[in-house]
Amino acid sequence: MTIIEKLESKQRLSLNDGIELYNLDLLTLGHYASKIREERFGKKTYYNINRHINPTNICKDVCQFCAYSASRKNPEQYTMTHDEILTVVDGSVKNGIKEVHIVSAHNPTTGLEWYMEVFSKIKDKYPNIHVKALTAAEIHFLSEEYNLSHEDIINLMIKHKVDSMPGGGAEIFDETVRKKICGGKVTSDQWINIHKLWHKSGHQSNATMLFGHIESRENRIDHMLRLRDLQDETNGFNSFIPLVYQTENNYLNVKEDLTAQEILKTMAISRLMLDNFPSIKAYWVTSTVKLALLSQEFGANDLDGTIEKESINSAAGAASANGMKLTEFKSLIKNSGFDPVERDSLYNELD
Ligand code: V47
Repeated sequence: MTIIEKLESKQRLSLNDGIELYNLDLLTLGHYASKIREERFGKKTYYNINRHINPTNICKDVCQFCAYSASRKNPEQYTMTHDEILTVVDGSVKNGIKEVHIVSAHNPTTGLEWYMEVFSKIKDKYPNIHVKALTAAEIHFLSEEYNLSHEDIINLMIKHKVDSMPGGGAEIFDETVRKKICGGKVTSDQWINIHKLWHKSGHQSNATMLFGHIESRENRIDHMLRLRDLQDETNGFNSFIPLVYQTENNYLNVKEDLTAQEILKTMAISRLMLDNFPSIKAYWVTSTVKLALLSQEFGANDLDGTIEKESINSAAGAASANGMKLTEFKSLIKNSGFDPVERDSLYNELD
């Protein structure tokens, strides 16, 4: 059976199929990815009104791709107090946000309470604000630092009212590449297992993939398949987010940017491979706004949100430091031929 016949008959695709998909031309991939997107979502594109907070950049790990953590490349260290974090949340709530997305570096000096108690402080003050917090990488760091199991940390997250987990820290699961770009932090198996535990506790999460650095196309498909296997088992993922590697201020020293073709192909292939993931998110922060809008024609049905402020990707060159205005965000989606639909953090429609 040819790859086109497999796409026509909507067969589940294998590792070799995924690699072969890259040989198809961009518009053929867009055609098949769009077909699935349109069947499930029509012209709807989801967004949410959210605020990213990155409370500390002091990190005991040194990921080669990271420009955010305080190190030789970024000597400006900071750690916010809970009052400072709550002041940011106060302002954002006044601006109408419905989700705070809190991701920190792996700071060994703050104590476990600093990481955990801020979540319940936010929820006690604003019970309707969704707290999306702690990547699997942070959970693993905290478990090692404080000699607790992953389950213990997850129980603390539940106790402190975390609503869902972000998809960060997945990077690329292939062990050889992972060792080169972020050896020492959460392993691929641990990342998968932490999300499994979180899903089995009745909660939902997202999954990311960092691409465009030293990984191969095969590594990307392998990454997607490991996520697809877990989703078959737990059905706990809401969205898959392919993050385009940003080249500035980090140690990886990648000379060539990905082409727009390769980014859009990867977006479309994500939609085709991940047949059990509801949403594919084109994260405008790393793809650029223009490519995120175009990704709507290549399988993506979600553009994340307004963000307000962002420190991790902007440190490496992304133009996201100050987020985007809601009116502009909605107009861009509308003007590109799609219907902006506000969603909550668990993908219930609000508009
Ligand atoms: O895990 C770090 C990535 C991630 C670079 O779950 C880089 O809804 C590109 O996970 N170039 C954090 N990326 C962001 C993240 C995220 C973003 C939006 C939504 C969600 C969600 C999750 O940023 C890290 C890492 O993979 N990152 N450095 C870089 N140079």
